Amino acid sequence: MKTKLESIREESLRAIRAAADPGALDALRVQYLGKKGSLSAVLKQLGSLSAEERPQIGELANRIRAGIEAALKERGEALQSALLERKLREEALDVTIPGTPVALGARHPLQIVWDECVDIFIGMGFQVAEGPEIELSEYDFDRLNIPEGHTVREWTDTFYLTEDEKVHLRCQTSPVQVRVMEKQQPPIRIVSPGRVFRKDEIDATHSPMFHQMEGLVVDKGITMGDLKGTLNVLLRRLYGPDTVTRFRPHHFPFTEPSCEVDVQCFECHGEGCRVCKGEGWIEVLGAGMVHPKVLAGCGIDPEEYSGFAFGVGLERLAMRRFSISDLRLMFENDVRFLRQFS
Ligand code: 2NM
Repeated sequence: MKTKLESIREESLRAIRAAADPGALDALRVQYLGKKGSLSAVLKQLGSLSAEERPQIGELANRIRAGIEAALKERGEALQSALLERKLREEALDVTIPGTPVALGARHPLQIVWDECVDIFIGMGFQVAEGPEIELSEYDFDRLNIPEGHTVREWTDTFYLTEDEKVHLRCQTSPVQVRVMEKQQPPIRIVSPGRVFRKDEIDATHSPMFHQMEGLVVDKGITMGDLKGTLNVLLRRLYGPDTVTRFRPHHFPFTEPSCEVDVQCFECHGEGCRVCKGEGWIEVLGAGMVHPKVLAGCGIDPEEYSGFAFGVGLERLAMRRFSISDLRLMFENDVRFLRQFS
């Protein structure tokens, strides 16, 4: 019985040292130490021994059990740390290797002023409204109180798409405001940025396609004071808190009264210089109180509500902002130009 135990010891320790993974080790534990294991099988025969032999063999069996347990523990730990080692090696990540460079683009200068204006108006509670670039003359002209025979209705000014003059590329984003007014009762506070089209010859300051941002506020008791306050906020945010503005009477068919808005020349502070062409002022906006006929035509009662509207050209804003001398640079998409705005 003693030799049987000794051979269990030798065989088990050899097997344990050779075990390749934790699963195999578990199987060996069951094989040698389990209830139906080889050590238990020997111990079951303990009763057949003499009273003299029994404690000796019992003691030997306990030592062998302890030895096997120790070997299992040791091999288990060795396997675990080998596993960890291997994982660390295989999953090693060199965080010092430089990353793959990502070529970052830049926002187009027009997009920069567009976003800036939108942000300023969102801050004042406006929403952004957009609409079609191909427009019905009904929305771009008739509903805006632009009379028959007005120059903008001529084929030399407008890109008509149909012979009957009913469809054209919009000349302004005002039709977007008309579409909002006919769907929604006041209060209305919107800005509509977008592309507009006019048959202008291309030069450093003109393009047959350009961008505009118009705004519209309609509510009870809106006055010229709201117009001035709102546009002063816009211009001071764009050009700095000390910007001086001037509101000059003007005429638009869709507003009454109407005005043009100038900012005092930032270069000469009103003295007159090259930048302002000797004027001392630079024109930046058109605006006015929405004509009662326009409101009524959209189903808004002009006796109950009043409103103001304005329009600003985004190319001219960007040109002043970034000292761009030629508007065409903004449409040529030369990356050497565009990169300067990153
Ligand atoms: C301008 C100048 C003045 C304008 C008017 C409207 C509408 F739809 F409410 F009648 N929208 N935009 C307006 C007024 C636009 O651009 C220079």
